[in-house]
Amino acid sequence: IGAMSPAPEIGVAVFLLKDDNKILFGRRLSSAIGLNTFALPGGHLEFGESFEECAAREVKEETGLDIKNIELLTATNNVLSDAVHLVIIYVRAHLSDPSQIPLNVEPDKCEGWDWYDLEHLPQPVFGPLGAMLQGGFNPFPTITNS
Ligand code: 8DG
Ligand code: MG
Ligand code: MG
Repeated sequence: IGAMSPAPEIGVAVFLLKDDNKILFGRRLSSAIGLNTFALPGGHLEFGESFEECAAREVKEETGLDIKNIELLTATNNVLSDAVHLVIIYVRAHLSDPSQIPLNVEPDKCEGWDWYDLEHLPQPVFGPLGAMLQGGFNPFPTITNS
């Protein structure tokens, strides 16, 4: 029997939005993928889960926060090397209780969570996510004045 055939990983990443322009980021620790870069809360889609269920579960596991209004935004397909192929589903969400404070529940995986302005992102942002934001992707709902 030969080597296991690799499969793409499916991740869900959550733009947790606050006020008009704040996004929650944390610096990644102890993961070969994106070590020391700033990324969104999120993680791997588990068997049988919806994107929304995965988003709420990962945000709770990693930050202790409860979220609402979870909406699908977009997906990226990233072949990072011979061994790493990521399919990332991006959603946005808001805090169920806007006064809730993020906790660093997994300090072995993340340096800590904080809110950053879309205009003043922490550096460096994790590869595919950084490219998206650099390219002008805006996760905030469009406000229309009429
Ligand atoms: P789990 O063991 O809790 O299921 O997963 P995790 O340990 O929380 O997974 P993760 O590395 O945080 O995320 C899953 C994959 O998603 C990982 O290969 C990296 C990829 N990924 C991106 N962008 C982002 C992002 O902005 N945030 C997070 N958390 N992961 C991202 O491509
Ligand atoms: Mg994670
Ligand atoms: Mg996780």
